[in-house]
Amino acid sequence: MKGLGLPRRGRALLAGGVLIATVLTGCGGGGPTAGQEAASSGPALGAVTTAPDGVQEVTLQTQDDYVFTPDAFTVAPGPVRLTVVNVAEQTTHNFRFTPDDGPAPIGAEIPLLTPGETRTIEFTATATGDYGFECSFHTQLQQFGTMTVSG
Ligand SMILES: [Cu+2]
Repeated sequence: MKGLGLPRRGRALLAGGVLIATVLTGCGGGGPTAGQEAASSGPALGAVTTAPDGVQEVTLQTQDDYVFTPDAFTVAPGPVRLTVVNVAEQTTHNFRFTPDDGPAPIGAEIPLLTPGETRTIEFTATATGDYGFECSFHTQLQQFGTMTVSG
């Protein structure tokens, strides 16, 4: 019989249209994989993490406003690696554990931290309790903080 070719041809065109639509959708879907590097600036200030060598690590910041950010953190007994970042534009600070405060003396200190400078000290905290720390230049301005050893 004649005329059977027409419906077939219609289907083929339809199938072709679906295929094109699928390809276009596939092209649009592969997009946003770039721009994921912005958020990688290390752990948050004051967050205590444990380094691969087992030492607890914590970072504090100080600015032109005579405060430590944060001014309190807690570690477990054991070795600690403490970093202080001075993001001030004009104020020099320092860091020491307040003499005769806390359950045991910790002698590690940062005697001078100029604007823009970052320094790291290591010490071992054994006795549990609260250890006051300070910037000895600015105790008049209440630049104090507390490290708690607990665990
Ligand atoms: Cu200071």
